[in-house]
This record gives sequence, C-alpha cells and structure tokens, in this order.
Amino acid sequence: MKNKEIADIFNDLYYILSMDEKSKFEALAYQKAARSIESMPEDVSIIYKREGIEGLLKIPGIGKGLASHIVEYLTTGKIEKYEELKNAYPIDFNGLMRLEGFGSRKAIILYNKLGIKNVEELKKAAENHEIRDIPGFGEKSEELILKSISLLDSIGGRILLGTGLAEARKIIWYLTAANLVNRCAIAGSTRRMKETVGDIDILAISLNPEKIMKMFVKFEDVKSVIVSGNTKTTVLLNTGTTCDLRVIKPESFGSALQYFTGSKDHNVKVRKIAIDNKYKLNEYGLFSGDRNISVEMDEKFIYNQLGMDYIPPEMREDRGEIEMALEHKIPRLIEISDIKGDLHLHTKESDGMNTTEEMIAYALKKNYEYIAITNHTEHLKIAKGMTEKELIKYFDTIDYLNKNSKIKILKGAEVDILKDGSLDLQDEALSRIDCLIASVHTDTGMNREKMTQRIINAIKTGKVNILGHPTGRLINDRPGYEIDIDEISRYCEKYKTAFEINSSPARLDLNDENILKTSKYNIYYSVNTDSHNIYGYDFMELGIGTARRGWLTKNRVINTMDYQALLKFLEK
Ligand code: DGT
Ligand code: CA
Ligand code: CA
Ligand code: ZN
Repeated sequence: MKNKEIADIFNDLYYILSMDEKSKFEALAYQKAARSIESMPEDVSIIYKREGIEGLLKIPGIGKGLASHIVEYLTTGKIEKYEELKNAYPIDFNGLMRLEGFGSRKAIILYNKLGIKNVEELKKAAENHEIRDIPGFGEKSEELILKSISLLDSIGGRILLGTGLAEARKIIWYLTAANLVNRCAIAGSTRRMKETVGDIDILAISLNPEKIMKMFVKFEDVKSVIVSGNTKTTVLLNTGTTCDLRVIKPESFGSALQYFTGSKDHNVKVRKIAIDNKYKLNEYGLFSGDRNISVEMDEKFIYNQLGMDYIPPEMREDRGEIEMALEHKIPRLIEISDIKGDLHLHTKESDGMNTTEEMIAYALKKNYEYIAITNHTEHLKIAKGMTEKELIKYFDTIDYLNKNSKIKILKGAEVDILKDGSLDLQDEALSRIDCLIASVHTDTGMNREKMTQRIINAIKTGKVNILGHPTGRLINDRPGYEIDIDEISRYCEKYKTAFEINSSPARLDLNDENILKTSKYNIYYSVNTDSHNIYGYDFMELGIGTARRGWLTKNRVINTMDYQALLKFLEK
C-alpha cells in the first residue's frame, strides 16, 4: 500500500514542521492530508494510474502542491523536500508516536538532549536510566516509556485487515494485468476477514510459474525477497508484512484454496472428517485411494463430498461451524448487498472532511436507500462537536435537502455519553432526531462496574437507537474499556438499542467474539462505517466481514431494513 507509506511521510512532515511556529499551517495541511490518505481503501497508485493527477485532486485535503508530492513519490520513490528535512531531523516520529503518552514535544526534547532518534534508542536510554535526569521527565516517565515499549512489542507485526485486504487486491490486480494468471485468489486470514493479518496469502494458477514469480518480486511494494521458488515465493512488503504467493496446478485449486484459507484448527477437524469418510484431504486434492476426485475448481465440492454444507471463510475458526455444517444448519450470512444505508457518518459540520452534499452524492453512487448524518455533539471539543443550536439549524438544512432528494437523509447525531451516563444533548434537538448514536469518547479510565453503569444509564434514557463503537478499542493501539457486555445486552433488549458494528479499520467494534457472545439475546446490530470522508463508505465490507465472523444473518441488522421498517425500529 502506497497509502500508508505516503501517510507516514506526511505525518512525519507534520511533526517536523510543527517544531517551528512559522510553518504551523503548512504542518496542519500535511496532517490533514495524511489522515485523508490513511483512511482511503483504494491505493493512491491505482487512482493515479487510472485517473492521473485529477484523481488525486479529488481526495479531500489534497491540493496541487500535495498532489505533486504524491506523484513525485509514486514515480521516484522519494519526496525531495522530505529527504532534506529528514536529514536535518532524523527522528522516527511515526514510530515514537505509537508509544502511549508520548508526544512530538517529548521526542524533540529527547533528540536535542540525548540524540534519541527511534524507539530502539529510546529503550536503551530508558534502561540505562538516562531519561530520568532530563527536565520534565523523571523516574516515573522512564518506567512508563519502558512499559509502553513492551506493550508495542507484544502487538508484533500484524497489520490491520483493511491494509492487508487492499494490499492483497493490489497484488492480484498487478498479476492479473500482466496476463500471466488464469486464476488468482486471496487465502489465509485475509480471506477469513480476521481483524489483523499476520501475512498475506495469494494463490494463482499459471501456465508459466517461472515468469509469474519473476514478475511478483518486481512488484512495486516489495522491499526484499525472502524465499524464491517456482511453487512458492515469499517477499517482505514495505508495510512490514510478508506475502506468500503460491502457484497451484489447476486440478488442485479447490483443495489448495480450502487448505490455505485455514484456519489451521478448522483444517485439522475437516481433515479428520475426510479420514473418517475414507478420504485423504490435503492441499493437493481430495483423494479416494490414489485418485484426486476434487477435479472441480471450487471448495464447495469438497465440503459437500464430506457431508457438510459449504462453510463461508469467515466462519472457519473451529467455533462450532463444522458441527453445524454436518447438520446442514449453516445460515445464510448477511452480505454487503443486503445493506440499504449507512447510519454513522460525519461531515464538515463536525470533524468530517466532506460537505453534506458530497456525502449524499457518494451515498447515491452506492445505491443506498437512506443515510443518517451523525455529527459529534458539543462536549467533544476536539472533534468540533456541534452545539444544540447549531444542530437544530443543521436539521433545518437536512429537512430542506430531503425535499428534493432521491435518498432519505435521517437527522442524526453521535451524542457523547457523559461521565454519569447522561446524554450530551438537550430536549429540543433530541425531539427532532431520527437516529441517535450514543458513544463514550471521554473519561475512558473508569473501572468495569462504573463504565457498565454509565452505558446502562445512557440506554435507560430511552433515547438511544445505537450504541456507537461499544468497547472503544483501537486495534494494535488500545484495548478498550472493560464492560459487562451481557448486562448491557439485557438493557439493549429492553430499550431497543442496537449495538454498532463499527467498520472503521482500526475499530471493528463490536468484534466477532462479542457478536457471538451477544447474539443469543433478542437484540439488533447496525453495521456502520463512521466515515469522516467519502472514501470511508467503502469500509462497509470490513464491518460486514466482522458481522459474518460473528455468524450474523440479515434479519439481525437494522440497516438492511427498508426505510419504513427502519423508521419503525428507530421510533422511541
Ligand atoms: P496469519 O497469517 O497469522 O494472519 O493467519 P493465517 O491463517 O493466514 O495463517 P498462515 O499464513 O500461517 O497459513 C495460511 C493457512 O494455511 C492457514 O490458515 C491454514 C494453512 N496452514 C498453515 N500451516 C498449517 C498446518 O501446519 N496445518 C494445517 N492443517 N494447515 C496449515
Ligand atoms: Ca497468512
Ligand atoms: Ca502464509
Ligand atoms: Zn465516535
């Protein structure tokens, strides 16, 4: 993904330029651009190849200057201005900023005093107790630094599903465009839509394995080649992840796809069932004696031959799906085409990057029947939360837009749940809201009991349609607050509050496990993108993947309902 590389550079430029008050606004432009590019599902290199510089200029926050930086990077692999500044300030801001409680100001002080440039050097200095003597630091912050470094280490090299999926698709796009593959597919955890991806697995059928592997190692995102062979090649990508490309014989494609999709635990059980049925199953085929009977190119044949329903990849975790398939009880899981609208969207009125009109235009392209615009409320200052007065005025605008609109626009808000569980909105605005999301954004350090009570109090107001990103976790970043999800589910049931499945790549909240845990209650879910720009809409597939990993069917998800049925559900 070039997006991550370019966003990292722009972020770095933001930190470097913010050191000087005079370049503050320039710095902010870089930060805005970084956030925009980071949140795009499609790779900028693909956009550039398809639409040229015009395509780049459509990205929110990207003007001519920044677009030419992107082109420079895509064509030369470098941005001259960045190289110069980086020479003057060789600090790995992006790496250091991943540490809990570590800001750019601290990084600059430690660079000036001790010459610390990256996490590794910071760790060494902390271990040698060099940091405690620097003014503004101390013994405690030295301990804290070491603690957050070890936390970071424990995350390991797993990347977000959104990044893995985009990268995998880019590789397939590249190999397919070269006309060297007859068939190409994503396997592994990426295909299972697991929230993080350890390495990317790609399978291909090709008449010319040698040529395709030669092509593959020349792919623009390849950093180095780890193993190179004609059946399997492993490369290290610039994202820090590795990718396995396997060339498969046509007659083995179905069984290889089944095998390399995993999970390992799922495979072990399926293989045992094959043996019980006097077959042998491996990545080369389904064998009866010496004969591979899985001549067909798809995996469905294999499951059916073993007496099972076809099992969707998202379910293959050995969490009871095999037993279910043997009893022919695999449900028809929710699909992205079931979604009729997005109920969590931000616009420029709070912290979004696109206007209401632009967000509506993109929803029309998605063929949605309705959307809800849900900006932040006053309490959330850092996200430019709207006052009650501003919201009421904004609702007038939406009423007006609705008159001439092909799509139904619901008046919404993402209302802060305050410390005591009350909602950050007064009666007049509340009475006009069609769709109310309530979320916890502040005071997240509460213990399990208090946080549970806080959320329950919010639900008990009877006004909450959707509980936004219910656990507040950020993948690879922070674990989220602890809550008693069973207790909360009981109140959701009583007050008709739906759990959100937030599709934002770093959230995926609720996650698959919490969905499996809560779906035994008579409650509903809403799969939303929480988009802050038009590109965000495309992350819906991540939320749908998560819902499918939680075995959800369409009838449990409110934004699969048609408009009238949805209004009835939202009525309080
Ligand atoms: P990851 O890469 O950690 O996100 O997870 P996966 O599931 O993609 O794991 P990976 O890349 O190591 O292997 C891809 C699939 O290949 C895995 O899901 C199942 C299959 N596989 C790999 N090693 C074994 C094994 O030792 N036994 C069996 N039965 N299957 C395996
Ligand atoms: Ca993998
Ligand atoms: Ca692998
Ligand atoms: Zn939120």
